[in-house]
Amino acid sequence: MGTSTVIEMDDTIVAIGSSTMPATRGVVRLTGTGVIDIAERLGIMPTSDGSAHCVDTAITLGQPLGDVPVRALIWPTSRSYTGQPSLELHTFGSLPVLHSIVARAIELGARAARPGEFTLRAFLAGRLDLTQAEAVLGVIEAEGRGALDHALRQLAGNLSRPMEFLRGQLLDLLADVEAGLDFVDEDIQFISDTDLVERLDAIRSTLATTRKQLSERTRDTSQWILALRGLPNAGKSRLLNALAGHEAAIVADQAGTTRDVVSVPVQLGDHQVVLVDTAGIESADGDSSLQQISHQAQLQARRAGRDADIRLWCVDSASSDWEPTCAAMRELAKDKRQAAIDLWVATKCDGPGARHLPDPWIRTSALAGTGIDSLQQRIIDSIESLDANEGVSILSTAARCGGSLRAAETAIGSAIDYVHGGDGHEYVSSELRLAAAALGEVTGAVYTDDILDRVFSRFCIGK
Ligand SMILES: Nc1nc2c(ncn2[C@@H]2O[C@H](COP(=O)(O)OP(=O)(O)OP(=O)(O)O)[C@@H](O)[C@H]2O)c(=O)[nH]1
Ligand SMILES: [Mg+2]
Repeated sequence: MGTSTVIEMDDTIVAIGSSTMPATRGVVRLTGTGVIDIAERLGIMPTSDGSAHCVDTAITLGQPLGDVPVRALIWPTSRSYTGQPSLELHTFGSLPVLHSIVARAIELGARAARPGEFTLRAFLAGRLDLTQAEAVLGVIEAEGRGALDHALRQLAGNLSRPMEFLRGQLLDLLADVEAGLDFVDEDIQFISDTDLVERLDAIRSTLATTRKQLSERTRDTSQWILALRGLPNAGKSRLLNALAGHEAAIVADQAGTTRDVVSVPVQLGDHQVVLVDTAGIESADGDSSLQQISHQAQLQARRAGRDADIRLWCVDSASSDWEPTCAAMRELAKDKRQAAIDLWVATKCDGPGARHLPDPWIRTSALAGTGIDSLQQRIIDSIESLDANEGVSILSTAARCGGSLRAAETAIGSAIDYVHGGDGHEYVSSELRLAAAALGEVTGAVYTDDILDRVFSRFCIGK
């Protein structure tokens, strides 16, 4: 469906939205910028607060039909399935009545909708949302699906697959709700309200968690976080002071000196780096009165390590437990953000017991001031490789995804409210479509193909 077929988006279209077979209830649908005007001229007075609402009234169709009672569902703003003001008129399932309503709407300025035109507008509404949120979807498509995947993987440890899964669940729920709409006269429900709310709530809370993770990841990358990790007394604080060029952290012979997480901003080359000193890694057992403090310190240290862009794993080069210490550090290093870089630093390389270590070990002595320059250079190189990976495009993707996740959460929240409020499932399905569309933006999936396959064609809604 190319954009060349996109014409006349601003006019208002009308069609019978229900079955053209005999039925007890019928629906006429309108969408477009002129909907509110037409509604008013039909004698339906929408409220002006902008939210979706329902009005029970009668419209005059002239002889022989006279006044016909209708229930009008009104979406006065772009927050509708099509992304345009929309109106549904629910009335008797009499074809002459429905045709008369369509004819009346056409007299008032609407145009008969072409097949699939509501869906086309819905599709376009998804794209336009995306355009406003960030850049054009075309930009993302032009960068290629692979680039988007790559970006998303880096952002939240593979965001797109779980979002695709949630979107699938939403589409299934939507299909159930839509199916129920078609059988509303028979009072058949494909999913109970309780079940629906429960499943929507679960999806919503997953989305909220994901969005939180995402926003934690999309901090200002002009500042890089570097955490020093290692056993007590490994020489972390002294190394931090050497890197910072001043006495920012307390250094002492006693193991367990550093308790709080200490952050020191420094400039390394062109980069703003925050050096984070952490408590030495120790096991949580022991009965001392300091145990609580120690436990707290360990948690903070672990968190600082996990959030960092770069971690310096510091091991005393003269340590008698070199091998087990390194093994333990490697194990701890597994807990990391995907893009983080680990540097392995041998400390105290000044005494007679200091080991000679090959790459990737960086040999340093904070006491003698040796190896500090080359460590700084390795940090700068690491930042620059991170920078190349996490470019501006990823930040904008993150911004877009955050917005889309929020939109999906909001829509699901509204759907839940509509279910609780006992409002028609038409509203619920409209919100579910908005939510699915928003998640479709996250994954870059093409919305129309599968919504058509999974919902519209399956239940012949054909609107
Ligand atoms: N010889 C030598 N001693 C060092 C060096 N760096 C630190 N030390 C000594 O090692 C001891 C511990 O240093 P800290 O920097 O406090 O160690 P830490 O890793 O911060 O220790 P905690 O805060 O307890 O986890 C102190 O006595 C330091 O003077 C070094 O490069 N060479
Ligand atoms: Mg310390």
